[in-house]
Amino acid sequence: MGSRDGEKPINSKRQRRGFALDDAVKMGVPRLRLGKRFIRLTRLIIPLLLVAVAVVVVAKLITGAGWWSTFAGNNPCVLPASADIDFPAWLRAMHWFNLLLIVVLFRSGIQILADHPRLYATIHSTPGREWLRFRGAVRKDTVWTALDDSTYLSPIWGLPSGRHTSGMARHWHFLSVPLWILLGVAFLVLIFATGQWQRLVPTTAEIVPGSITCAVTYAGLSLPPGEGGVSYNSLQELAYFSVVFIAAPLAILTGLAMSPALGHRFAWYERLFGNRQVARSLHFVIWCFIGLFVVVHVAMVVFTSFPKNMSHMVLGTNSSSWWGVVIGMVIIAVIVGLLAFAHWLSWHHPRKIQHTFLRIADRLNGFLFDRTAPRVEYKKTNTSPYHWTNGHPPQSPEYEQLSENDFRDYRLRVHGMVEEPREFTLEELKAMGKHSQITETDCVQGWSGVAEWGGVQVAKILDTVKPKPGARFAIFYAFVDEGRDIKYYDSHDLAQLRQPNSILAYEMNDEPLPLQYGAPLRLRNENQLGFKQIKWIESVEITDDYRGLYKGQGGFREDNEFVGRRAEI
Ligand SMILES: Nc1nc2c(c(=O)[nH]1)N[C@H]1C(S)=C(S)[C@@H](COP(=O)(O)O)O[C@H]1N2
Ligand SMILES: [Mo]
Repeated sequence: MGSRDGEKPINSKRQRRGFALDDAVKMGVPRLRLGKRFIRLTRLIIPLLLVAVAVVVVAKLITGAGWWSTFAGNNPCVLPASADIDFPAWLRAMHWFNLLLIVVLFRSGIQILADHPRLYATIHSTPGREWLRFRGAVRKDTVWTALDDSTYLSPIWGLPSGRHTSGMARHWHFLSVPLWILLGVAFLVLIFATGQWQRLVPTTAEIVPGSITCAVTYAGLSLPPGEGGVSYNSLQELAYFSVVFIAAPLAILTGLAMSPALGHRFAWYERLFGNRQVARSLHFVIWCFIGLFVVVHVAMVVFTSFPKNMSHMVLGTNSSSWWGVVIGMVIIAVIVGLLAFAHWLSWHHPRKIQHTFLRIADRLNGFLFDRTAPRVEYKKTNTSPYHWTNGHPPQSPEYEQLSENDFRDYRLRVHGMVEEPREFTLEELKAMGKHSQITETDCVQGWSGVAEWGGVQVAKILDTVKPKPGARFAIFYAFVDEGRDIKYYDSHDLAQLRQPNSILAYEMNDEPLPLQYGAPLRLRNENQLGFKQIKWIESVEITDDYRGLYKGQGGFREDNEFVGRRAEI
């Protein structure tokens, strides 16, 4: 196989453990869709440079015109209060801590994106209809799974880097999010308590023409008047305001909108942003904006009285000595060291990270997102024309024989901590009454797909077998895949399985469940991400503990890909 569309196959030893290695490629440069064609954004560099030159020329012409000095005089760029700004210790500490969190969020975020490097503008995740993608077209000559499609990311960009490491990336991401929110709230409280807010929140409309003066001045490649460009100015205030009060909150809100538990409970919330895929695209765009802000911010710090700026943000003094720069570089080195440590931990102690972070994130997850039963359903017209998939139907003589016989000989064995262990034929399950629902599969990798599912409520099965007191989980086992030596299994809380739309589906979009999508039975637990929707179910075990099974984490992807056992977001 190897390279297609000029994509470079990867060949790192570590990645040999990954899936479908022949087809693994690196996350490439973004390609934007224009009509039916995708163009690499690198091809826009020269046109953009030409535009930049034109902007500089126009700005020079404006600033050279006679009326300009009147306009700039009436609408000054530099803010009047800029002289008496101070940088208290809490502000400086928060600034550097914020930098650390933003970089972790950014790097783990790109890593998650690399696991499904396609962004969509509609509810559907249809290949060829992406508005932006980081790899080429989807192969049509084979069942192309989302795992085949996952790309490799270098450690320069990603935490923890590698391929299909979004499980680990999510731990770093979801550890940083609560810290970032706490930091944000503390920051807001302090700036409003101390009057510092006045440098972030514009209080007069003059900020707009003032910012125009700034923008034209910068575009003409000069600095606004004042001491070497470090005076606080209108455009700067506007930029800080938009990052703190618009981009950061939106980043959090769009992130939340990707939660299957929230989306399947509060339709209005997901619709604030359109749907999960639009929220995901917005999340990406907002982080591009934050990234751009950081780049410009750092450039301005370096190119306008570097020592003085660093002195402000490190020492809190208005001095031109190089001490601020030196200590600032030490802080940055510490941040880089922490990032390298996070990378090392991820590859050498993944299980520890999984457990540590689960202790925090798992509890938060359950507390925030698992108090409600899913109830939102989509319309028939929302069902996805292209439904991504993961996993392959089991390859074993046993399974093949069953499927050739349309699963007439299939028996679902339910055993373990139950009063009445039992086997069910498909006919018996169908006779228990059909429950249909149109819901969304939200894969941890990032895609989603809406389909109508028909099946039997798990609650009815539980009522028949009667779990013993103390039973807490149901373990679902998939048929063994002899060719691949994979035993997919997954554990679910009985409480979640008793929700009305937790079903074992035998139909998809009014047809018998196709082989690829899990025949004869697959689970739907709509509060959870895709990897919990186990397919090709062979048996169910009721238990009070899952830790003795396989690697002890409660599921195949939990064991081998380090994802959390609960996946409400
Ligand atoms: N038995 C089994 N079930 C599985 C998987 C698998 O590999 N094997 N993949 C899971 C993952 S990661 C996802 S996203 C969903 C995909 O469901 P779909 O193929 O119906 O879209 O199935 C889940 N169930
Ligand atoms: Mo998935």
